[in-house]
Amino acid sequence: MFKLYGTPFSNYHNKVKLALLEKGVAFEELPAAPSQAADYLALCPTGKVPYFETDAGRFCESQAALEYLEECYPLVALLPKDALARARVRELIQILEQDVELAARRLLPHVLFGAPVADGVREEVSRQLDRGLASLSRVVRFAPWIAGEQFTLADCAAAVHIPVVQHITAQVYGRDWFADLPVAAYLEQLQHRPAYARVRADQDAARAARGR
Ligand SMILES: N[C@@H](CCC(=O)N[C@@H](CS)C(=O)NCC(=O)O)C(=O)O
Repeated sequence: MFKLYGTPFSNYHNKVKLALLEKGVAFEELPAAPSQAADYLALCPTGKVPYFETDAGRFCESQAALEYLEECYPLVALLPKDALARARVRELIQILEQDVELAARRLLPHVLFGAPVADGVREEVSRQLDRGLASLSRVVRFAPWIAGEQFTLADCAAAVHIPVVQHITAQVYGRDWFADLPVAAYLEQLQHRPAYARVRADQDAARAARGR
């Protein structure tokens, strides 16, 4: 049984959960919190969430998990058959995570806990987001899914990262960097997929249980 350790508050956790649910893979979801303590690092080398356990061993990194699931459970395919199309799905995920999500994430401690933002960081992140969104805009398709006709691993990433980036940027800048893309219709369309609806419902339930 595949075990997913983490929290429904984490978009990287939810990315893997969405792929598991889309593929119909049986899994167990267990709580874990990021930590740099030695006992947690022994389970997850980065100290982040999520991490994963299979009958054969543990590993971390959400993209490694998506690729693992695709190899082990190919029946419901979340990568296209064509090699170039597969490369483009991976390209899209990489741009979204490295050039957009990671940039916005620098402001997450401020948004979540009111941590101070160092001088120049707001401006630097804004510039990174301008460039990241410009790159992303050149590769997205929304036809109807983010990489084209097929629902893919790129949708598993986009479905969970876009709302987080929108939330952070709305809080800090009062602005939506995705405003020029058809993201509202895309997120609405995702809600009709039972897997995504379940991920969002679990996240809402966890928020309600925490009292916010
Ligand atoms: N590259 C990692 C990113 C995971 C990640 O950033 N997780 C966040 C929670 S959403 C975390 O654990 N942050 C704590 C930290 O960076 O120490 C993945 O794809 O799994």
